[in-house]
Amino acid sequence: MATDEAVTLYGAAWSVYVRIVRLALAEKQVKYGLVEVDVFADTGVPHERLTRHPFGRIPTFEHGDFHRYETGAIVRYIDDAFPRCMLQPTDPKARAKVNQIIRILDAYAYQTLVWGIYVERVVSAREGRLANGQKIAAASPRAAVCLSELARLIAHPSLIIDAFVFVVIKDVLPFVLIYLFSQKTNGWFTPTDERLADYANAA
Ligand SMILES: N[C@@H](CCC(=O)N[C@@H](CS)C(=O)NCC(=O)O)C(=O)O
Repeated sequence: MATDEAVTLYGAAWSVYVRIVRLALAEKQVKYGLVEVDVFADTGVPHERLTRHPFGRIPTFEHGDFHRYETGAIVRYIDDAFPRCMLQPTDPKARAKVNQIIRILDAYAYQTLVWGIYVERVVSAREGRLANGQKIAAASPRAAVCLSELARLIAHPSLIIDAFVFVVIKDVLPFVLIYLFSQKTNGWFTPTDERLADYANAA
């Protein structure tokens, strides 16, 4: 496969999903261009963005004339298409665990931690509006499950040496730190789980 074709990533630098792809590209030492896309533009989703991603999300990815969206698919493509160390484990059980972590982040943690807690606790204050307590209360039980599950899965010693888990950890930590920061600044979060208490002390 030709790896000298142009690689372009469309998305916002602040996006956690865009950051996942950037981390994978950095691990593989692939040069790429980042085209900033304003995903929350007042004028709505630009038509051009919908042609790249019919669901109107970021990131989208191009390698030559190959186009793909959905972060998991993009990252696995990067892993398979570019040389250097493999980011995913080859052992089926370890690979399943990595995929489980990724799915937890996408299906449960993103919505709960970012939109349910972070946006309400941190972004609301920045924007000068009151936090929506009901939204936070509704998100909190699931947030605790997300964090303790991520802590449990990442703590597994045999996975720590794995390069892909390194990428995942680098990606998980911002979630965890954002969450703990938002809780700590509001005096809300009292970690009962030992592993979460360690994160809280480190935050
Ligand atoms: N499942 C998608 C999720 C991507 C996603 O939700 N990205 C956010 C930005 S971090 C987005 O595009 N939000 C725009 C919106 O919700 O309209 C993926 O894995 O790429």
